[in-house]
Amino acid sequence: MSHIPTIRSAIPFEGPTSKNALAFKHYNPDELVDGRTMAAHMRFSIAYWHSFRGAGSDPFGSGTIQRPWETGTDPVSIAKKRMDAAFEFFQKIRAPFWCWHDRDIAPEGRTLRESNKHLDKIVAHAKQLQKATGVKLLWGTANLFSNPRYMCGASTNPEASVFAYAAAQVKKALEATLELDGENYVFWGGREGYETLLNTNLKREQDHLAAFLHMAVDYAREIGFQGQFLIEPKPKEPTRHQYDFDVATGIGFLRTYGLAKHFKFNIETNHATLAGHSFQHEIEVAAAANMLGSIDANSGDPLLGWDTDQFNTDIRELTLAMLSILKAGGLGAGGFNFDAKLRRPSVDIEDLFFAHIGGMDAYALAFKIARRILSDGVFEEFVSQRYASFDMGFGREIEKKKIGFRELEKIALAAKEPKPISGRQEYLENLLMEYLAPGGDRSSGRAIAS
Ligand code: XUL
Ligand code: CO
Repeated sequence: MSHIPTIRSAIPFEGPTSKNALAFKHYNPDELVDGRTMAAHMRFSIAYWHSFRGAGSDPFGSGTIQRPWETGTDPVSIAKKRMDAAFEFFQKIRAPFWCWHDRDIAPEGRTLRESNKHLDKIVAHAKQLQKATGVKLLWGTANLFSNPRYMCGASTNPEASVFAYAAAQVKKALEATLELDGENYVFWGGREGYETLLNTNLKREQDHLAAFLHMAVDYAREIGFQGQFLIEPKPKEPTRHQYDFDVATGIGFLRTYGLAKHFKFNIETNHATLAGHSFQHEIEVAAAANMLGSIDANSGDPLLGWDTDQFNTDIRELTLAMLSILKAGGLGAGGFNFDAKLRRPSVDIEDLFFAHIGGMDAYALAFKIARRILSDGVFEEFVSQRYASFDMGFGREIEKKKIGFRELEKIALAAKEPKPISGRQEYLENLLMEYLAPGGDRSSGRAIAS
């Protein structure tokens, strides 16, 4: 039985000249690029919480979106029906992966024991659906932020019994992720932070967060989970200050507590901008530490200061991000997870298709443009020229740590004032525009203006 009868079959690829709003223009899942399909390069994933649990509510009003499968009285039966609809969507939108929180897929019970039972039933159902459709789990996670018990944090809660509850919940979510062959497991610490330092012992809370992560790693290895652990940084919202503020803060935290070898980062565009960074900046910081794991693909709104989780069709931003991702060697076991939601008035099921078609097309187009830029190599050539003085002479000795202040002082005293060398930013931005322009295939090998 179809839950989405108005979209009869899978979204076709029709190419850039197509005028069909329900067709891909740039994302052809079957296209081979370097011997791998675009589906394998992009590893797109659907976020269950937004697409199947979000109904358009905001702080000023209740949900606007009504789905036909949300009927019945038994919450577990509704959860199964909803999941059938979700897998129909995954197939029709041609997404090879999905992601969940434990409480998105299975209803919370009156007790932890009952919640676990619900989750077992739903995970068994999901396992069948994954087998029948070939859709795989990119990552699982536990919701440690919605229930009032977590109002002061989960692993950073001042009350040890809440820490224990959160540990039990993550234990179960790890088992569910393993059961569904999840390739990653995510920690997003939405309430792991503080509202005021007047009531908070920051050091103890950070120690507790680290202890929690160590326990998770130990337990996962014990049960045979081989997937990648990911931290998803966010500076604030819902909590005023969150400990995983941004990637750089996360790296410092993981290294301080001996956790760095177990974790990489799940970078979300809207979280980067909330932290006052660009999306590309966060990717570069993670890549520089060899800790780029996965992407939560979305966008904020430049006029609003909160996490609006919109679908991203900004080709410039995505091309820059893709450049950094491709230079880092790709995402490996990660993928592009659409942690994005429909706007409140986008109430039709077709809107869910338009949203994901746009998101996938935008990323696929950015991937192709970034590949062209990298194969021409003009920006890379410019950057390597810019640092050429460190490839020779005393510059090289600085990098090799073979020289100190005394020798450098002698060099500086003997030399003339360093000559200013242009950074050529405007020139480079124009060059980028040539690649972004429709049909922007610039002839390769053009000399860089010097
Ligand atoms: C919240 C957010 C989460 C995480 C998973 O801003 O991004 O949905 O991705 O907990
Ligand atoms: Co996210």
